[in-house]
Amino acid sequence: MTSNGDTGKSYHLQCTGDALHTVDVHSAPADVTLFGGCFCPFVQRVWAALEYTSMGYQVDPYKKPAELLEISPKGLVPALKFSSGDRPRSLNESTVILEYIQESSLLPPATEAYARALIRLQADHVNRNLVPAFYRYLQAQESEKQIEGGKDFVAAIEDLVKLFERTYAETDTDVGLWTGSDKLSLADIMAAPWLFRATNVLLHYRGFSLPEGGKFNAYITRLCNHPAFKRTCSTEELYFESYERYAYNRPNTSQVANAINSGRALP
Ligand SMILES: N[C@@H](CCC(=O)N[C@@H](CS)C(=O)NCC(=O)O)C(=O)O
Repeated sequence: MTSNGDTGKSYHLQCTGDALHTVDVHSAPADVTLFGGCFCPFVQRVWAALEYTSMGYQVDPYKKPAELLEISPKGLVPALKFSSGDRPRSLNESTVILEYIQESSLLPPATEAYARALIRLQADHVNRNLVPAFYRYLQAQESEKQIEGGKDFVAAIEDLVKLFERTYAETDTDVGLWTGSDKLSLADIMAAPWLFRATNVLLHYRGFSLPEGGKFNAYITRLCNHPAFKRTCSTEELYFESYERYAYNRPNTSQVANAINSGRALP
């Protein structure tokens, strides 16, 4: 499938493929509810982390209920709502939720403070550079800007790889897929949704190929096929269609797209 111009498609309201199956498995009421959206990469981070911990939860990936605004003031997903206890409890912001549900298994033990800090440095780089570079590239319309966007996105990936290598060289930690283990790190799970979308959405709309290199390719394969992540993936068509509005930079596509267009920090 290649891109044939803006056909006016909007984002999907229902997951497909593996993700749809996971929705079915997690449709019964539980103490924790994840409010999400099918195509949303920020949601996918949290969703994959919930799958990774095997924690009980219900997922609502289809609609944005009115109560979402009480939980997440900007109306952004993901958000978590807790049903147990006497007081209302909830969390928003994917990075904060990730730390809440996963800190103990996505970071080395507290005794390895330096290794933990290096993984946080990787995660910080993902949020500050890799994620915005993805959207700048996808939303760029003129070919010059697209070429620049592609270069910046590759540079952000290369800098992430340098941080992975640095962590590997300076610590003995085996947390993180880069070192060959099957344990996801905080940084792996932060980056996974955008690296995955680079293999389908960016390929489809920008003809993009990820940098070559045996170790890097093996990392991407392990990441995209990690069972916890894979269980949250829909089929490629869902992403192609959901991202059409970003790829043609339609006005008011989302708060993220607006921030990129106006040069502001992401919401
Ligand atoms: N900083 C937020 C960003 C979340 C976000 O932008 N979510 C998007 C979906 S991918 C959203 O809810 N957009 C609604 C909108 O733009 O109105 C996080 O990390 O949780």
